[in-house]
Amino acid sequence: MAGSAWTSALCKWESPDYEPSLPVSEKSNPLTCDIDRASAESIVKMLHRCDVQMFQEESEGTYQRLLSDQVVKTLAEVAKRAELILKDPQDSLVVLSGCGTSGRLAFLIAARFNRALRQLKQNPVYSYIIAGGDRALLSSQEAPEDDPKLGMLSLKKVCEGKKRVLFVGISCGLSAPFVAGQLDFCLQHPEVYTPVLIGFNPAHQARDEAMPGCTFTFHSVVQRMQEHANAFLINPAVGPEAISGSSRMKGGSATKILLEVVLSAAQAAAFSRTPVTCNGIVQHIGAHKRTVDVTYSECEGIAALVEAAGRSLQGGGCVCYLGWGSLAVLSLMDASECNPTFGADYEDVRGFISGGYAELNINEGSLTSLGPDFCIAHEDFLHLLLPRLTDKDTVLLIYTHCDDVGDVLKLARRVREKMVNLHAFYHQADGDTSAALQQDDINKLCLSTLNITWPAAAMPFCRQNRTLSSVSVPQQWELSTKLVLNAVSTGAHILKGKIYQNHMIDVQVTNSKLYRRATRLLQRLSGRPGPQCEEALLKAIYQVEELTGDIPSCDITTHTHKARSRTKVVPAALVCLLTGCSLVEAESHLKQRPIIREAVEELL
Ligand code: F1P
Repeated sequence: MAGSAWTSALCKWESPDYEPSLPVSEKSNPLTCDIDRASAESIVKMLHRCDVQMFQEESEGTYQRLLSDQVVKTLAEVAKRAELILKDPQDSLVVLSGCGTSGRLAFLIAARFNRALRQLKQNPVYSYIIAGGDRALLSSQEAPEDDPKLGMLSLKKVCEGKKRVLFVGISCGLSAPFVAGQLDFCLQHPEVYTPVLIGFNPAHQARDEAMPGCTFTFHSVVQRMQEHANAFLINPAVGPEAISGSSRMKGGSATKILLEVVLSAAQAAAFSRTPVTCNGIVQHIGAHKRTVDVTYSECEGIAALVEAAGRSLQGGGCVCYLGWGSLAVLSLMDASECNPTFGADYEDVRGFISGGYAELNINEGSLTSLGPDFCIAHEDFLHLLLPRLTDKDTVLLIYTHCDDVGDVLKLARRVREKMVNLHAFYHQADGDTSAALQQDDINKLCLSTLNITWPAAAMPFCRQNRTLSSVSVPQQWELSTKLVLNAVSTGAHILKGKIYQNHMIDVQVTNSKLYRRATRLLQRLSGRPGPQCEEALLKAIYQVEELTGDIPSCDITTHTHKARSRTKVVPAALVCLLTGCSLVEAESHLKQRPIIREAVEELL
């Protein structure tokens, strides 16, 4: 796309006529409408432009943005609430909660800020909740997201005996019933709870769909929050996702930015005599924007990784991330999201962390007893996976020069004995030569190396104590790593042919949000009316040619439960709608054409 076309595509989604029935988080992004046919390098460039939209300024009062005055003011107010808790933590708690990616980020941030408190000899005050419990940190558990009562009960449990709680519920689409249940509970107990909601749609686009056993909807909870003096709504628009509805991408990045901005400001105010100011918050958001730019300035290196991973997935191989420290947590997250997002098998993209569960330090301890997909230590990789790997697979080392680079080199050698398709991705401070020799050796073992070098001034603490004043540095590495890994896994699945235009056709229909999205997608691609599309979807889920008995009258929970054990339901329903063929014929059509994009394109 030429320069001016890009500029107009950048803002097109903001027009009131652009996909008016959809909330921003579900709209398709005009910047990526042909991402399915792009080269690895073009994919990375498109993702860059999409991510830049996060920081775009508010135009003509359409949508409020990350840097809009009202958003910055609310961030400052919430930071001041957190500061009060940090200064007087007795019987108090800051709870971060969400589903899927939002819950995983709640964990990551709570863990990091608790660590910072411990370094200051303070007691931890942060807790996280993720729908589905700790197993959802590492795998797709989409069903608990639909349960508002479960959300409320898990919040009550975490807060037992507390007298003051700052509750931050995260739902990128302002849609998860699990979070709505928690916010409703907070609003009912204002003497203890101060509710904050983070999401990326305007309030009127919050989901207004009945929830099981509830008199409220997400929308009505948001309305009540707006009327409540002691409730805070942080909901800037960040533009549609590069792959429609894939809120793990910009939604996740913006969540991370917002939480870090608020909690860093609170920590600095409580312990470094730096009062919370709007200006400080704006500066901090600006630092994240620079992180995005520095990261994507390595477009070629990122594209090389996308290509390697894409080749592996195309050839039936797998992609393994071997990470150190919090970057490894991000790699575990990215890998776990491939299953619900792309209908991938858990073996397609896997993450491993140096130190395993001891390093991860989650509420429920080690989860290895849940099965091989929960074995996440590097030792597990060496024992379970490495013996099976071939040059068809891709292994990516992910670390910083503050990690044990000697250990990285050791692992690189072990992998290289078995296969050649090894790559490295690391962060380094400009001028830091402490690990140069080992890095040279790693480079020689790898087919490609992506090195992101950060200005030394921004990294005063490397190898020293990670104090609160320098908290933004690991934040930069983490955001940068998240962007790169999201690009690698998304790009690889695009190259595998999983995406049509910028829609994920083979989406797992495992909760009500995804069920609605699937129905809408069928409508969009087939041009058929909604009820007919839903009927086709149900036939594919239940694997029947006719909807008989009580199937049509069952609720969505029953449908999505059934869909958990099924694959390719949306592509099969689409083939039926487009050709009028039977389900059996549709399934055989898809079997003969394993590349979903080609199977669909042939019929459109
Ligand atoms: C939560 C979420 C996403 C996940 C998938 C299903 O969304 O679990 O993180 O990628 O789309 O929903 P939200 O409540 O943050 O909008």
